[in-house]
Amino acid sequence: MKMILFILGAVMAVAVQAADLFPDDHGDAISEATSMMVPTNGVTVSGRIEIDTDQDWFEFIALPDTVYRLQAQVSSLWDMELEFRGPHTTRLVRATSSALSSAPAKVTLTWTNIGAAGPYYVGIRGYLSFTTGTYSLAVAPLNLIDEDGDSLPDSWEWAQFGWLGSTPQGDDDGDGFSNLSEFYSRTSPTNPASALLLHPHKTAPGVVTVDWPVVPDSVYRVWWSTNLVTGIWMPLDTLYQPVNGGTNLQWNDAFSVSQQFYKVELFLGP
Ligand SMILES: [Ca+2]
Ligand SMILES: [Ca+2]
Ligand SMILES: [Ca+2]
Repeated sequence: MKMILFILGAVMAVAVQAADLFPDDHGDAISEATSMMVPTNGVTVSGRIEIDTDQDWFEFIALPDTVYRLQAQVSSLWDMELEFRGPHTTRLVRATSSALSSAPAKVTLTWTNIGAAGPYYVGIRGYLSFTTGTYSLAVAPLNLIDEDGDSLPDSWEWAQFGWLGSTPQGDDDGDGFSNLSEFYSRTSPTNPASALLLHPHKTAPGVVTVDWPVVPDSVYRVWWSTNLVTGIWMPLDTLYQPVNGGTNLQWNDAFSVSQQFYKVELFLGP
C-alpha cells in the first residue's frame, strides 16, 4: 500500500513539473500570454515575478493609428525589463530600468501603431540583480476618443464619413466588408475598390498566384479549401508580413486537385 501511494505521488509531481516548472501568474512564454482588453481609458494589471527566470506575457489588440503608452513599475527595489513584441512575435523594443538610478524601477514606452490591427505582446521580467516581487503594467491609448461608444475612433469616423452616425457593422460602400473590419485592415470604408480582397490568377499550368493588398507592419494568414460545401478551411502555416510598405503580397500554389479555393484574413491572434 505504501508503495502504491509513493508511485502516485511521484507521478503527480512530474505532471505538475511538466505543466509549469515555476507556478506563476501569467506564463513564461508568449504563447501563454494573458489577453487584455484595452478600453479607451486604458487598463492596469498586476502580477508577480516568482523567480529570476520568470517572465510574464500579456497580449492586446493594438488598433490602427493609435498611440499607446506602456508603463511597467515594480513595488520594491528591483531592476526590471519590459519587452514589446509585434504580431509576428518579433521584438520591437526592449527597455530596462534600475531602482539604483531612480526608484522605483519603472519603464515607460510610447508607441504608435502605423499598421493594421494586430496582436502585440508585452513581457515583464527581472534584469541583473533581480529579486522576486510584484509589478503593475498599465497600457493606455493616448489619442483614442470614442464618445459614441461604437468601437470606431471618432477621429476616424469624422475623417471617413464626416459624421459619427455610421455603425461598426454597417457597410457604407457596399463592398461586403463592415466599417469595423475596414478600420482594422486600414482599407477605405467609403471606396468599394479598397478592400482586403484576393486576386488569384494562373501563372503556369497547375500553379496559381494569389495576391492581395497589404499595409506595413501587419500580418496576414492565407486559408485554402478544396470544397466550399464542407466549409472546412486549412490555414497555411506561414504568416505573411509585408516589409516596409509593400502594397501587395503574393503566394504561389502548385496543387494537384481540380479546384482550390483561397481566402485571406488579417491576423488578430493565434
Ligand atoms: Ca466612435
Ligand atoms: Ca465596406
Ligand atoms: Ca472599402
